[in-house]
Amino acid sequence: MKFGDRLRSFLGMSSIKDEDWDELSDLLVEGDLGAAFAEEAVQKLKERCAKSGVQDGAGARALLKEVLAPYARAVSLDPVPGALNVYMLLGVNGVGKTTSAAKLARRWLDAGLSQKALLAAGDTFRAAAIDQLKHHGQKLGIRVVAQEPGSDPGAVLYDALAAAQAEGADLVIADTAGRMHNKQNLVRELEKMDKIVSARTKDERYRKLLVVDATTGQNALRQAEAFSEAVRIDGLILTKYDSSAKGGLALAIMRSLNIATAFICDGERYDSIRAFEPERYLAELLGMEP
Ligand SMILES: Nc1nc2c(ncn2[C@@H]2O[C@H](COP(=O)(O)OP(=O)(O)OP(=O)(O)O)[C@@H](O)[C@H]2O)c(=O)[nH]1
Ligand SMILES: [Mg+2]
Repeated sequence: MKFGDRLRSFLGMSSIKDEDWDELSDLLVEGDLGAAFAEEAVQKLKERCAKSGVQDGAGARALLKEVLAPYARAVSLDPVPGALNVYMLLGVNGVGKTTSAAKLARRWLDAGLSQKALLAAGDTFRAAAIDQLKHHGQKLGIRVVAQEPGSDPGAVLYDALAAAQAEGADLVIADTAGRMHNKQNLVRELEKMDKIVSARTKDERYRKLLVVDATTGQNALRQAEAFSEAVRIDGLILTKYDSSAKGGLALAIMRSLNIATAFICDGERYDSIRAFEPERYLAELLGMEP
C-alpha cells in the first residue's frame, strides 16, 4: 500500500488518541522523512491540533500539510535565453542522471528556451556511460561532446564549453559519474569540474542539480549531504517518482540541505519530467485529493 494511502486510512479516524501520535510518527519514518524530522513534525502537529481544537484525522492531516509545507519548496532553474547556460547533473549510481540530462535538453529545446544544446559526457568512468549519452544524443538530434573512457571529466567539460562557444550553443548539459566508493576522489573531481565551469560561465547561468532517486530511502539523504559538502547545489531533480511508494525523502533532503526541488520525473520517457509543484507533491504524499 502506498504511504499516502496508509496515512489516509490512519488519519481517517474520527478522534485521535494520545497513543496514536506515536503511530503517526512511525508512519512518517516509513514514508522516508527520517526519525528526527518525523518526531519534530508530529510534535508541531500535536501543538497545532491542541491550539485549534482539532481532534479528527482529516483535520490533523490538513494541519500536517501546513507543518510540512515550509520544507516543500520549488525553484525554477530554466535556462535564460540569450547566452550560454550550463547544467551539471550530480548524484550517485543509477539515480537517473544520464536520463535526466536527455529529458532536460529535450524539454528546453521544445519549449524554445534553448536554440542549440550540447550534451557533455562527463561520466568517463564507464565506456557504457558515454555510449548511453551518445544514444540519447542520436535520438534527440543533439551533439554529444565526449572523450575516450578514462579521460579527465574536467577536460570533457572544457571541450564542451569551447564547442558551445565555437558553435553558438546556448545550453550545455553535463552528465557526471555517480560512483561514490571513494568520497575524497569524488569530491576532488567535482571541485575540479566546478572550477572549470565557474571560471567560464556567469554564476546565474551555471546550475548544479542533484539527482535523487525517490525509491532509495535514507541512504540518499546521506549521499545528498556528501555532494552538498563538495559543491553548492542549486536544486534537486527527484526521479522514479512513478515507482516510489513513499516520496517523503525529497522533503527530508530539502529540509536537511535547505534546498528546493526543480523537477520531478515519473517515468523513462523523455517527456516524463515536470516542474516540481509543492502543493501537488504534498497532497500526493499525504494521500489527499489534489
Ligand atoms: N521508472 C523510472 N525510471 C527512471 C526514471 N529516471 C531514470 N530511470 C531509469 O533508471 C535507470 C538508471 O538511469 P540512468 O539515467 O542511467 O542513471 P544514472 O544516474 O546516469 O546512472 P549511472 O550512470 O550508472 O550513475 C535507467 O533504466 C532509466 O531508464 C524515472 O523517473 N522513472
Ligand atoms: Mg549515467
